[in-house]
Amino acid sequence: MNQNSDIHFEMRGDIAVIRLTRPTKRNALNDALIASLRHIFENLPENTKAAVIAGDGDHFCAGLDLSDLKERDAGQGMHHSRSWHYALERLQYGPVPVVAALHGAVVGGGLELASACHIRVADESTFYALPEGTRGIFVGGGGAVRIPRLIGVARMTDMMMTGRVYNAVDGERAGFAQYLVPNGTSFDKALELAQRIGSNAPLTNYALMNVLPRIAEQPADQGFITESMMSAIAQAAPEAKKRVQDFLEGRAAKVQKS
Ligand code: 1HE
Repeated sequence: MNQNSDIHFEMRGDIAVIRLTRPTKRNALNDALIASLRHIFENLPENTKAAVIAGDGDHFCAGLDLSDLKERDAGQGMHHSRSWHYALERLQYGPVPVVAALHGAVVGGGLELASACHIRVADESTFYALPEGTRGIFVGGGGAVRIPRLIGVARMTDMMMTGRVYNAVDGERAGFAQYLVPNGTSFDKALELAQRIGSNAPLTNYALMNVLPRIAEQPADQGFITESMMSAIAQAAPEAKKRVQDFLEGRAAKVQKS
C-alpha cells in the first residue's frame, strides 16, 4: 500500500497507524511524503475505524522540506500549495477520525498537518511555531484556514509576525491540542483515544468529521436547520436506537465524573 520509506503504515486491529519515519530530517515533508499521505488516506482498509498519526525521533514534524523549496513561478507555487490541500482534505474529510500524537517540534507545515487532524494529543516536549513568517514565506498547506479556527487570528498573526513559539502548556491553553500528557506518552494516549473513537457509531463519527465543521461555518439560521437534519438522520439509524435502548435497560455505561 505504501512504497515510501519516509512513512510507515500499519494496522493495529482496526486502527490505522501512520508514522513519519524521516527523523534525520525531523520528518520534514517533501512532495513525495505529501503524495504518500494522500495515497494512504485514500486507500485505508475497509475495516479501519480510526487513525493515529505520529512522528519518529525527537520531533513530530519540522514542516515543509525547505531543501525542496524550488524556484517556482506563481502558477507552480499555487499547484504545490494545492497539493497539500488535497492531501490534508483527504485526511480531514476522509473515512475515519484521525488523532495526532505530538511531541517536539510541530512547526510550519507540521502544524498544518496536525491542525487537519480531529484530535491532537501533545506531550510535554511539544512546541508550536510558524517560522514561515521569518523565512519570508506564507503558510500554504491549509494553515491559514485551519489554525485560526483552533487558536484565533490574533494568535496566529502574532506567531507569524514575531516568530513566537508556544510551549506544550501554553499551547494546550491556546487551543492547539485537546490533550496534554507526560513526556513520551502521546502515542499511547492517541491510540487509546482512537480505539475509543472507533467504538462510536460510524454515523456519529461521520457527522462530527463532516457535518459539525460545516455547521460551524454556516450562519446560525442555516446551521440550526443542518443540525436538525443531521440529528434526525442520526437518531433514525438502527445503531442509535440500539444504543439508547441499551442505556435505558442498564446495559450501557453511565457518564462518569473524571
Ligand atoms: C530540515 C528541516 C526542514 C530540519 N526542511 N530540512 N520549517 C522550519 O523552518 C523549521 C526548520 N527546522 C528547525 O527549526 C529545526 O530543525 C527543528 C526545531 C525542527 C529541530 O531542531 P534540531 O536541532 O533537532 O535539528 P536540526 O539540526 O536543525 O536539523 C536536523 C537535520 O534536519 C538538518 O539536516 P542535516 O543534513 O544538516 O543533518 C536540517 O537541515 C534538517 N531539517 N528541518 C529541510 N523543514 C505548505 S507550506 C509549509 C511551509 C513551512 O512549513 S515553512 C517552515 C519550515
